[in-house]
Amino acid sequence: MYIEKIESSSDLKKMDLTSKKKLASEIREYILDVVSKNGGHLASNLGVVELTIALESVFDVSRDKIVWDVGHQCYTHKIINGRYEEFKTLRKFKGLSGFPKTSESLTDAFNTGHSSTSISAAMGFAKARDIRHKKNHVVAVIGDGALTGGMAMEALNHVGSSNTNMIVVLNDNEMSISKNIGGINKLLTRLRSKKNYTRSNQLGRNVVLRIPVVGGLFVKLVSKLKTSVKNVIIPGMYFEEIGFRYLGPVDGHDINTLEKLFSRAKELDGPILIHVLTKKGKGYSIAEDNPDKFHGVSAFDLETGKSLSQKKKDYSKVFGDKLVNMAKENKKIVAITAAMKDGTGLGEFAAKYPERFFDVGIAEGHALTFAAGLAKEGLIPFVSIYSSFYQRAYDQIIHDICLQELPVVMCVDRAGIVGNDGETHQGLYDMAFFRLIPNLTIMAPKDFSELEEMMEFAVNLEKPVVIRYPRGGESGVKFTSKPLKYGKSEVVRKGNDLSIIAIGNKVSRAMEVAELLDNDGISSEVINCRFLKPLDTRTIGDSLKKTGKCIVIEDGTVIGGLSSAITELILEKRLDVDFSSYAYPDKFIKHGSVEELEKQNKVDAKSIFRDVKNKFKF
Ligand SMILES: Cc1ncc(C[n+]2csc(CCOP(=O)(O)OP(=O)(O)O)c2C)c(N)n1
Repeated sequence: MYIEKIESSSDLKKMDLTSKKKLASEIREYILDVVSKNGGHLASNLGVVELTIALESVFDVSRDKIVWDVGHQCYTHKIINGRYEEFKTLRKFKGLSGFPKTSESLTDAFNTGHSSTSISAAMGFAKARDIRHKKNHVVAVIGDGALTGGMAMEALNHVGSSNTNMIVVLNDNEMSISKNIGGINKLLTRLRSKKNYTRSNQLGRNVVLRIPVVGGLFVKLVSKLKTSVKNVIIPGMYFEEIGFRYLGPVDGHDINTLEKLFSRAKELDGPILIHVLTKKGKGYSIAEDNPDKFHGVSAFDLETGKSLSQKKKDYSKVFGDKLVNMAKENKKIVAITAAMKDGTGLGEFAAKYPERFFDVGIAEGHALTFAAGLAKEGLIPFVSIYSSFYQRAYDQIIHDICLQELPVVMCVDRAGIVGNDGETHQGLYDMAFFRLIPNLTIMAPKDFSELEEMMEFAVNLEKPVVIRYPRGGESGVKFTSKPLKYGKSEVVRKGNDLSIIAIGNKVSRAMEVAELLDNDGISSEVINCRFLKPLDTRTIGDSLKKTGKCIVIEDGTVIGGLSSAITELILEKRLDVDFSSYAYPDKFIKHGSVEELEKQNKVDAKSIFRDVKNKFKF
């Protein structure tokens, strides 16, 4: 087995093509084995096995920089760079991260997780190299999906005009998570279909470039003559026109050809874009046939491809179903996603109302300003984006939506701790960063039916509004709810000794803690905030005055969210209250299961109960 012996990718340099092909199939089997047990990003990783081997055969990751965009396709890189054994702990608590981490290995050039950052970071590496008179190569590997992101376009614009030596490897598998969309995708489709022309053209060009000085002049002359012809044959040659030398497209599973092309690219000056065609899910037919379903998976049966966990109803599904129903009656409702149609539960909406559904690609900032325009013209946009990806659209929310008080409904999916994807994906900051924006109403439902009620409420509010809800389903605690009123919280349990203020799915946690305290004779009042903003200072203030003791439970960072709001209230009303907060500390929370991370951060019911008993005198 080659895979067991390889210590770092420098070992690839000693291997011949046959051994590398053998290594590729061993890596595939290993990825399938581990991901089928641990879950993870399967299809993208199966698609880049040969690409990674070829790249790391030609470039030297101990000095050259390879930046993987999004980073969800870094498994082969990790396996061949000192983490073969550790790979079994992929995405597990205290195990290997599913994304590149500079803290794990010096060969991980840059941390990623969010899309479309690689070209910018690579440009930084390249410029720093030039300023320091170093000689290393810099490569950004970006997918066709990630290329739709605004940052990638901004970076191409910068790099293309810079004459900087760096290489962009475009890993084109025609897929984002779902089928890739948009004008860039159309451009790539045209390039893909011009395979033969481009390949022979490019090879000829590279041979000529080997002839010093005259070669360069010759290429310039021929290029000039060819431009008009080329523009007819390959309309728009976008990359060349913005300043890149375009190589490809090339079969991304052919190690030999890839190596040749990368070696040539190493010799060329200026920005180079290498267009590589890969198959998402390559080598595992079930994933090849369903690349979207196998983009990110939980543990599954290798034989059948069936998930081992039972699919339960989750918040995204409730959101999607409710929106379909609401849109039936209300023709003003439109839905927007940024490349996460299925993840956000909008699949059915897209099928039923294609003219009112917009997948804008990985373009969160654009999604929000686009929504602002729709809202200004009287429509009611529901924009569903994961909490951590809303970070990309902050200025648009302030400047384009809230400043003009436009009625955009911002649905924040995967809010709170998400688990195995780790630091880059935890939705812990949205309450903090939304709360300081004027004109914004922020709600979080305690259960499915409250989510539905909040969606109805949001449509009629005619103001910018956020509804945040978590990954996964309900806790199982059953509530009887009172009707929703603007800015009003809901007392879900009456008590006299302690006020427990909670929001969203943490209202269930509050009820669990209240039960545990109740067994010890401590009577808790549980308040479901419903609104983080405006906060129901009257109901909460009255409870605090009554009990003199208060805890806050929230699925977010301790700074800036509900805990901060309640401490501000205590100070403002000059209340004499003992206070403790159960939220996530001011640090980045790594990967692990939600349960493990809750225990680690002492926000599970038992830890909160024990801490309350220690801290407060009843
Ligand atoms: C800012 C941001 N928005 C959304 C995502 C979710 N996301 C992860 S991978 C992905 C698709 C990436 O497609 P592509 O770059 O083509 O890579 P592939 O998986 O097809 O190899 C998306 C939308 C993200 N990581 N970052």
